[in-house]
Amino acid sequence: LQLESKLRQAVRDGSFVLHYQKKVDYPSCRVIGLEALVRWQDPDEGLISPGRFIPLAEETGLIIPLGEWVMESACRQAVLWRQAGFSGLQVSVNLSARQFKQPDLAERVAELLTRTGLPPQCLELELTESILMEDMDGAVTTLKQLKEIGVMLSVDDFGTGYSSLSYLKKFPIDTLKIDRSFVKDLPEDEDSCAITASIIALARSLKLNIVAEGVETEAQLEFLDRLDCHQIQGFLFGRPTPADRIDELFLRRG
Ligand code: G
Ligand code: G
Ligand code: MN
Ligand code: NA
Repeated sequence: LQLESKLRQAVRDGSFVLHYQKKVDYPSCRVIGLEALVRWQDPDEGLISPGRFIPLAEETGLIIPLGEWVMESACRQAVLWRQAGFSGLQVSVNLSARQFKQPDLAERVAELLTRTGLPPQCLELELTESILMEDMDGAVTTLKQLKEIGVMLSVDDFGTGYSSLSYLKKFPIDTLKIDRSFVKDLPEDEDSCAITASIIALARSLKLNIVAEGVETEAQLEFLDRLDCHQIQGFLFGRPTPADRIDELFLRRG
C-alpha cells in the first residue's frame, strides 16, 4: 500500500523519465527506430526500473494515466527528432494489457497523434503475445482500429506466449519481435537456434517484419544475419539511454 500511494503521487507529479533503446538495421548499422522504456525517478531510490512498478501500475489502474504520459512524451520526442532531420525514425511504445483493453484506445491514440503532429506511421505500439492471446477476437477488433489510424503494430516477446498461429494470420500486425530468451543462447544452443530459425521463417511466410531483441554478442548477430534477420535491438548496439544521449549519437553519426 505504501508503494501504491508513492506511485500514485509519482503519476500526479510526473516523476518519470523515458529512456530510449536503438533498433538498428544490420549491417548498415543505421538507426531505424527507438523503443521508449519508462523509469521512475524517485528522490530517495533514484531510477526505478519498470519491472518493479509496471505490474503494480497495471493492478491499480495507474497504468492508464502513466501509459498516456509515456505515449505522449515519446510522440513529442519523436517530433523533435524529426524536426532535427531524422525523419525516418520510428518510436516504439509498450502497451500493457489494461491499456490495450480500453474501449476508446484507438480514439485516444488518434487524438494524441493529432495533438502532437506525429505522422501515424512513425509510432509503433508493442503488444506482448500474451496480451493478444487473452482475448483473440477482441484483439483483432482493436488491432484493426489501430491499423486504420496508420500506426505500426508489433508483437513483443514473440515465442513466449503460446500463440495460436491461425490467429496470427488474422491480426493486422507488422512485426514480430523474437524474445530475448531465444536470442540469449544463440548460436550454441541447438533448440534456441531451431526456434529462432522457425520464427524467422514464420514471419517471412506471413510477410511480417522481424526484429531480434536482446542481442548482446557478435556471435548472436552473425547467426541472425545468416538467417537474414536484419533488424536488431540489444546491448551490443546500445542500452536504453536518456533522449539527450540519443541526440549526441545522432549528431556524431549525422
Ligand atoms: O527497461 P526494462 O528492461 O527494465 O523493462 C522491463 C519491462 O518493462 C519490459 O518488459 C518492458 O517492456 C516494460 N516496460 C518498459 N517501459 C514500459 C512502458 O512504458 N509501458 C509498459 N506497459 N511496459 C513498459
Ligand atoms: O519486454 P521488452 O522487450 O519491452 O523489454 C525491453 C527490456 O529489455 C528493456 O528493459 C531493456 O533494458 C531490456 N534489454 C534490451 N536489450 C537487452 C539486451 O541485450 N540484454 C538484456 N539482458 N536485456 C536487454
Ligand atoms: Mn518492448
Ligand atoms: Na520484448
